[in-house]
Amino acid sequence: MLYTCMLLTFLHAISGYENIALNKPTHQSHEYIYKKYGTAPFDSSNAVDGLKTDLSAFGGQCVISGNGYNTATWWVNLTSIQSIHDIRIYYRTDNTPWDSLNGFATRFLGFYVYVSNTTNKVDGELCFHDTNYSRATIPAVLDIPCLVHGQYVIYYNERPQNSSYSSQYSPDAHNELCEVEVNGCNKTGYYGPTCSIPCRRNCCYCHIETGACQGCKPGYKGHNCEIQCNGGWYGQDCAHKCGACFGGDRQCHHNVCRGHLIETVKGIALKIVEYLDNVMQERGRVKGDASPDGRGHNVKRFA
Ligand SMILES: [Ca+2]
Repeated sequence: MLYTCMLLTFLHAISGYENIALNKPTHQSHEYIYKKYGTAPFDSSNAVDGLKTDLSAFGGQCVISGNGYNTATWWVNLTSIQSIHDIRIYYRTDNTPWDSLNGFATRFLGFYVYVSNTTNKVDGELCFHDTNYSRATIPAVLDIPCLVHGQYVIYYNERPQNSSYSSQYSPDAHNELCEVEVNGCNKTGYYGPTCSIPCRRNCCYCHIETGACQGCKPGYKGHNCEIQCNGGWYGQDCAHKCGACFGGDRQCHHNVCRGHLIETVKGIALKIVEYLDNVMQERGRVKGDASPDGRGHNVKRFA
């Protein structure tokens, strides 16, 4: 782990990766309530405020969750799907030596980190699950390689009742995060150490280091998204069957169902005509209406 930390520190020094979680929207499931302070000193946003000099509960720089819960969830919304390189977590130490006697290590153990496009971790990808650390070995500042793309970074921990968790683990689940730094590219469609190399033309996203496609734009498939949809299929992931919009089985446009699009536009136009017609009729009635049929039908209708 020491080698990993040194390597990541070196890569940050030479790369253009930046903390894309800084000051982004956050949430936690069970915020700690302390009557003297209310909830503000323990707010979920404390994990992305850029402050990590005071790692105590009342320093106002850490997220603190309530006692007595079996699960603890915190997430940050990157506000769009972003390419991530790694995640650094600063855990609560209470500014005391971080060793096997520090009780907060028992709360850190066993945590999960997911990256998802929704607030539901099940929809996402598991970047890390601690199954090997002990209270003597888990670092208070932990670097996690996580080369994926997604919108939400979700920290999760659990202490199910009647489980066989190690005696080193705390009885309750907590998320006492003093800072969570998500390092990656702040713009989509680019990769490389300075986030300056465009992904391949038809890739939605690509691997932040290698540029390998990680999802195609609608209408394309293949390892490098170089193949247009064919065989009677079109759209995102070439998952839509041609035929419904043309009344036949011949290959449609690889990207959109044009027949369907035309029908949709025609439908909207007819709705507008109907609306204007009703408006003119109403005006005719309000003005005492001198139109021949008494309903204001001087308006030329569309054929
Ligand atoms: Ca902080």
